[in-house]
Amino acid sequence: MVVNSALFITSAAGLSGCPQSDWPEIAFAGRSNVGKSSLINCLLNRKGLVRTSSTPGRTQLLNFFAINDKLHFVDLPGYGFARAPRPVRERWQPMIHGYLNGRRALRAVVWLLDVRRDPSRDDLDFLDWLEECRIPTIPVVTKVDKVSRNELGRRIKTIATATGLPIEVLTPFSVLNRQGHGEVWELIEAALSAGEQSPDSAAEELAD
Ligand SMILES: Nc1nc2c(ncn2[C@@H]2O[C@H](COP(=O)(O)OP(=O)(O)OP(=O)(O)O)[C@@H](O)[C@H]2O)c(=O)[nH]1
Ligand SMILES: [Mg+2]
Repeated sequence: MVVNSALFITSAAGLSGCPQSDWPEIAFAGRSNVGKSSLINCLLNRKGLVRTSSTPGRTQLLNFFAINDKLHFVDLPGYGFARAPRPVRERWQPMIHGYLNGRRALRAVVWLLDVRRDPSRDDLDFLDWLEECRIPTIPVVTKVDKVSRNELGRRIKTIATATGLPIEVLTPFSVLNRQGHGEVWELIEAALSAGEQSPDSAAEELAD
């Protein structure tokens, strides 16, 4: 997709604060510090649109971005930041679950895993939950510039085994050299096209 415009629109603390819109939506999820905000900036070719940080737990709300006046990207707050204050951690679950369960425009979740870390309990619980909710999932392995080519193959295998996902669906990504940029966009565009044909959206059209 050629990105002509990308704008921050709003932050929401839950489903009720999300923009009222029928634009299709793609959300980005993963543990804190995995590189969600960096990946969104990279996909949009914008350096500082989404705030990134080396401090885990920086993004604590659902942050909405408008792409080309027809698509939303949503940067979700990361899970698994043990050092965040308890109220922040306790708000996370209902906020994310409410959004993922209730947001009709959601077409897919781009789910990020750090190449250097074994998937955590939080990661596996989150994947189970996406599967239960039948949300199309685009798994991406981030920060692959931090490992050698040999090591990358080994890490991808380990991640595939731990998650039960086939190796082929794990897309390696790096914001430093833009590896994976084209593949992730293709997967997003495929999810958007599939969503256009889903019975859910057909039913919505009939009701209009
Ligand atoms: N080397 C390298 N560093 C990366 C890459 N992607 C992200 N980072 C770094 O990882 C850190 C965290 O990145 P963010 O994009 O802020 O991570 P996040 O998942 O949005 O974090 P939270 O908002 O706290 O949940 C930053 O210091 C980034 O510069 C990558 O592909 N390669
Ligand atoms: Mg972030």
